[in-house]
Order: sequence, then C-alpha cells, then structure tokens
Amino acid sequence: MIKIAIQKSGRLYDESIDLLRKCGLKIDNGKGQLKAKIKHYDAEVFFLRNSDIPQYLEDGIVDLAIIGENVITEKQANVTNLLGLGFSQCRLSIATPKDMAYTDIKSLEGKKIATSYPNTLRTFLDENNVNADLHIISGSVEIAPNIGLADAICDLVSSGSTLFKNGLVEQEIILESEAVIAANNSAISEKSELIEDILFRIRAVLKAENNRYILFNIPDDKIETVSGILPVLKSPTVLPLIEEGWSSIHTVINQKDFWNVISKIKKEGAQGILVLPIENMIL
Ligand code: PRT
Repeated sequence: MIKIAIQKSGRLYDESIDLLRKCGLKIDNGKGQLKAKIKHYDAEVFFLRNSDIPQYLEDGIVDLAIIGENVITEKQANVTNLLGLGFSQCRLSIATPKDMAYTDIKSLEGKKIATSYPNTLRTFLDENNVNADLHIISGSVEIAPNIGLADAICDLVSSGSTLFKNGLVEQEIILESEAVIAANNSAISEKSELIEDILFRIRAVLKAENNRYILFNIPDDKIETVSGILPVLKSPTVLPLIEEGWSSIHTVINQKDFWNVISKIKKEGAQGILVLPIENMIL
C-alpha cells in the first residue's frame, strides 16, 4: 500500500486530482474526507495542507506527495524531490516599493522585510552578506510596506499583478518553483515497485501533454521533403490514399515545434491537417 498526500484545497488541488486521474488513479469518494482509497490500486490519498505536507512526508506518515517545491525548501524537509510536474509555477521574489532607491541586494542592509518564507530568505541574505530584519507574517504580505510594517517584502509571484497593484517592484528572484512529486526517503527503497509504477504513469501523462498527434495528406513526390521537416519519434507512418499520387502522413510532434512545423509542411503542399491531443505516451 502506498500513501499519497495532496493539498486539501487551494491552488494545487485541481491539478493534483487531474494528474492522478490521468494516471488511472481514481479517488473513491474524495470530497470532504481526510483520506480516501484509490479504486483498483494499492494506494490511499491523504488530503492535507500544503504547508503541513513536508513534515508528514519526512515522518513517513505518507510515502509520496504532490507539493509546491518552495514549501519543501522553506521547511528544509529531508525528503526526495522525484519529478517536476510542470504546474503551479511561481517564483519567490524580493520586492520593494517603487519609490524606494534600490541598486542591488545591498540596498536591503538594515531594512525590515516582511515574508512567510523566513528560512529561504535568511539563507539568501546570508549568502549575500546582507543583514536585514525579517518580519514573519502568514498572509497578505504585499500590503506590509503600504501600512508601514516593512520596507520590502519577499513572497511568491506568478503573474506579478499583486505586486503591481500594491506599488511594488520585483527586485530579486531567490527561488523558482513548481509542483513536484516528492517521496519519503525510506519509501524510495521500501516501496520502490509502487513508486516506480506511479512515476512511470506520471511521465507518460506529462510526455503526452507536451505532444500532439498530427495527420495530413501530401502528394507522394513531397513525402521525402516533408519527412525531413518532421521532428519525429522514429519515422512517420505513411499510408496510401485511394486517390492516386497522394498519401496520408501520421506522426507525433512536440508542442513547442508545432506552428513552425505546420507552416513548413503547408508550404510543401500538405492538406487536411488534423491535430489531436494524446492521452498517454508509453515509449
Ligand atoms: O493552506 P495550505 O498550506 O494548503 O496552502 P498554501 O498557503 O501554501 O496555499 P496556496 O493554495 O495559496 O498555494 C499553494 C502553492 O501554490 C504554493 O505553495 C506555491 O507552490 C503555488 N503557487 C503558485 C502560488 C502562486 N503560484 C501564487 N501566485 N502560491 C501563492 N501565490 C500567491 C502569492 O503568495 C501572492 O499573494 O499569489 C499572489 C501573487 O500572485 P500574482 O499572480 O499576482 O503574481
């Protein structure tokens, strides 16, 4: 049996549930419960606060967790980060009021900084030989300078709009973060088979999300040219059409190459281009 923690409610919840579902791990009756069974799989899901998860993971109460990397760093948890999941991306940054003179990190010497991330911030300031006074608050950090509580702040940023609305300017990025799957150190060896199986499923889902299945028709004399354009896994599948002199090409391309490839194959005479999402990619 493997025990997996996810956030009870909040920014990570929906995507964590969605990822588990795409991995074939369907939660039995999850709503409002502290823990739930996974259907037809030897696992249980625990619904916990994101900020509490590192401790549960380190203590072995749970074996695996989907959690913000920033929280593992802040709690200095002795756990293993197994894989980045590509969602809930953010950065932990220092920001100052727009009218405050700021040249570099030394501008924070002797200043008061409000934060919910004292450990990460303290490490960063120590590395830069800056002495500042940390004011620890648990929420609404961005209003601290406006109400005279601090000279600067250190908090998570994603779009930057909260900083902007509060008249703050991002000065230093001290940590980049995303949701990760992390493991209890002993579980990695003791439950290696189940952990490997879950990682295998997650990798297949993530790979599929970054790729698209594409098919199109092309005159036969262009097959070679078009094959050279496609950044394919192996070689593309070519199927003859009933109409003489034409074929259908099927392949998988990475999302980042997508528009580039489409423009090039169109120029070579590709017609009827269809692009489909992929559910899973097992390589
Ligand atoms: O209560 P619990 O302990 O479960 O959760 P939590 O307090 O950690 O809560 P939650 O749900 O707010 O955040 C969970 C995780 O989401 C964080 O630990 C990060 O890993 C990740 N994440 C990603 C973010 C953001 N983006 C984010 N923008 N967490 C918080 N924010 C806040 C930030 O604190 C600031 O107030 O959003 C505001 C800034 O957003 P922008 O878009 O205006 O820049």
